[in-house]
Amino acid sequence: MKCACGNIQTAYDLANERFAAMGVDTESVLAKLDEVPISIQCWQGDDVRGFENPDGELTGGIQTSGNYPGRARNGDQLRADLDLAFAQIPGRKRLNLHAIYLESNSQVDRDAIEPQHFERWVNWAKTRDLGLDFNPTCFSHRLSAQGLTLSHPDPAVRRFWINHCLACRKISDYFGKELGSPAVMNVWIPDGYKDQPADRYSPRKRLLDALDEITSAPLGNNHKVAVEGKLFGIGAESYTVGSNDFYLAYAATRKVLLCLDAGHFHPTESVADKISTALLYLDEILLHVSRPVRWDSDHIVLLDDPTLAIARQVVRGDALSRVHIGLDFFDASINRIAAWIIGARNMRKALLMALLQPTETLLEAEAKWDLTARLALFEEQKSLPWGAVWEFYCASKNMPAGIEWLETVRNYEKNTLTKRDATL
Ligand code: RNT
Ligand code: ZN
Repeated sequence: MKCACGNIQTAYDLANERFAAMGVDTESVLAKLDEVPISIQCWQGDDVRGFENPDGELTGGIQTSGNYPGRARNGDQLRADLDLAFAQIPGRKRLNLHAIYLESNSQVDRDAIEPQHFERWVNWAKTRDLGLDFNPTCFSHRLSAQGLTLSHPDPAVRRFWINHCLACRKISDYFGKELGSPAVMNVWIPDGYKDQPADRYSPRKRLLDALDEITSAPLGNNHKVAVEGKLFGIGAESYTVGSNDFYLAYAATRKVLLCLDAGHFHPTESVADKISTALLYLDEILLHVSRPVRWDSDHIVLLDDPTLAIARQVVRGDALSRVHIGLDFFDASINRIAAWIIGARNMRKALLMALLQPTETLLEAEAKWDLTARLALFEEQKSLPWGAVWEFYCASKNMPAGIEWLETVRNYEKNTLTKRDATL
């Protein structure tokens, strides 16, 4: 491979030799890296508000903090922002939509949404060769205001959310069919109690039954259902109906995907370590790569140890084809497009670093019980010139190799984003 950029090419050629000496072929690593899809969350672009009522407040279990100017208020704005972000993020991408990002001329309640309300997203995705993923939106609604949805004791409330999830499965199947790549539909509900419940069993039983109705309906083979647990949420500090235990057992027995959100566990738990266990019992899983900080589970993904550990587990376990990588963060305190770019580039960088590991040598050392070599290899690879490989990869794909993307985002902010608030 060649790129038309002298210094980057020279640094890459040297790096290439260093990795070759470790038994790693950078050319095949880059070919593989480029094809790993990262599903990018649309909701970073507008603080999870959606288009039902874009100036309304969020209610129920999910909250974005910050008030940076210029958030997208409609589909055209959000798509324009995504186009700009995607042009700075190398590699295969998907877009992850939520039900509240429907486009309709009239008010449509959540249990009545249909594929036609997402036609514009599908057309946009088609022209960009993107896959689409989907999520029911079981929050920010009058029927989620009490903090329970699929586990609500009132059968009418439960029915509404079951119908919503069934409608979402039809839309997901339409995405998969239209775009020739199965959509992953992830169910996350905010259900829980701020204070100690008297009965921890019944809400879980109701959730189990509701999910069974949702997942067992024969609604096509062009989508896959995932379920996402959580430790606690805002206003659900004492009890979360859909805990990780609940969903791990659910996914294993019902043959659906488990979603592991990196922000949804105790701070000292390793999410990376859960991947190998989940893959013993499940064919496929979904990741929500995120970053927990104290009470928040949704800070922008960094190139930090937990993210690297996740990427290394997936790569070393040869599980790239069984693990769907999605991002899940939303930060309104900095430029939202920059947030997408930083988080998604970091995920791709983590995958690159993982693919550049001398996996076979590591496995051999372990098999020979040469634990000294194993640790030495782990540590030495940290300072190998992976950055030169990254810059070369970006440049060869006509993507910004370094922070020059920031200037592009700044110009867009000046010319487009700041004008949005003024026209309100
Ligand atoms: C919330 C979950 C969930 C949401 C999205 C918006 O804690 O992580 O995945 O972030 O559905
Ligand atoms: Zn999540």
